[in-house]
Amino acid sequence: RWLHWRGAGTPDPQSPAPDADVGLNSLQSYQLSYNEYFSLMVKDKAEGKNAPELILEKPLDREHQNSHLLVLTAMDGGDPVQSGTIQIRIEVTDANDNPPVFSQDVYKVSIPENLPLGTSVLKVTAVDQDEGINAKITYSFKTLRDIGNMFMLDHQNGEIKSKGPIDFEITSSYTMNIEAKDGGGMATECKIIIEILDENDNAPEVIFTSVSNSITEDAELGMVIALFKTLDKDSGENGEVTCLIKEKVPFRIESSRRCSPIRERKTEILLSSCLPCKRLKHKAQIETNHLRDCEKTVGF
Ligand SMILES: [Ca+2]
Ligand SMILES: [Ca+2]
Ligand SMILES: [Ca+2]
Ligand SMILES: [Ca+2]
Repeated sequence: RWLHWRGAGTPDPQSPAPDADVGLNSLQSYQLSYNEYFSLMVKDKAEGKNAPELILEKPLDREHQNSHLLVLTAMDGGDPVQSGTIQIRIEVTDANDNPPVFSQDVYKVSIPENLPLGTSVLKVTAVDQDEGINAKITYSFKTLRDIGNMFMLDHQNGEIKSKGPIDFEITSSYTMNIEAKDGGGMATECKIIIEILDENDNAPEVIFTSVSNSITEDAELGMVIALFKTLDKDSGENGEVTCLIKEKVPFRIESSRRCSPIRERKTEILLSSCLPCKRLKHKAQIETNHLRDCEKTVGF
């Protein structure tokens, strides 16, 4: 025979072990198969009948063992001893005693700037050892501010996608917290660091600060003819600018070191050889040779 018992309360209310005999030959004792979680307590009832009660000895953990099978034996005092057994299956229902756990405490990823909108950036994953609604996880941003404008989060599967224009020159990294919450209200947070990598998306600018309108023919070599500065908003090699004069003119360019973090380079155009007396006007074009794909030509 089977007795199923789920949760609190008393099992089958029928008399547990009817025995038609009387005296010693009637029901005398009960025995429970060994189980670390349950023990048996037999209470004397007023009518002289023994009533066995199942006592919980240590906390149950559904995540460790979701059912327990016990065998209860009832014995009389006769000779030979007569006995009857019943099997008791105890199913442990889930309590929400586990919070979701992320696969990592900190997720770090590097992505290039100007990523097309809707590109997958990262997927976070949390698991919950409970079952059913107690293990149903939804994800949400905990740090909002501008994060919600730049990235979107799939609340069901934890995938983060680009949503706004990601510009290294405006923000070079984002840090945010994501929460995983189960259906029972237990929650955990993880940290996300998204590092933005620079792309060469800015052409150099050339800005003249002063230009001599006229130079006398006996001007000294090395005289400063014009002053200008170059500016490139990108970083590293993407922001390096070199200048050259395209025409064959009696001028040369001398650049100062690039001054970070202003990303400017001050440049002078100097007189490099004697001016031919017949020539009245000189035109020069400055080409900024960019390391990759940008170039700019300025005339003066
Ligand atoms: Ca849970
Ligand atoms: Ca549980
Ligand atoms: Ca850039
Ligand atoms: Ca650039």
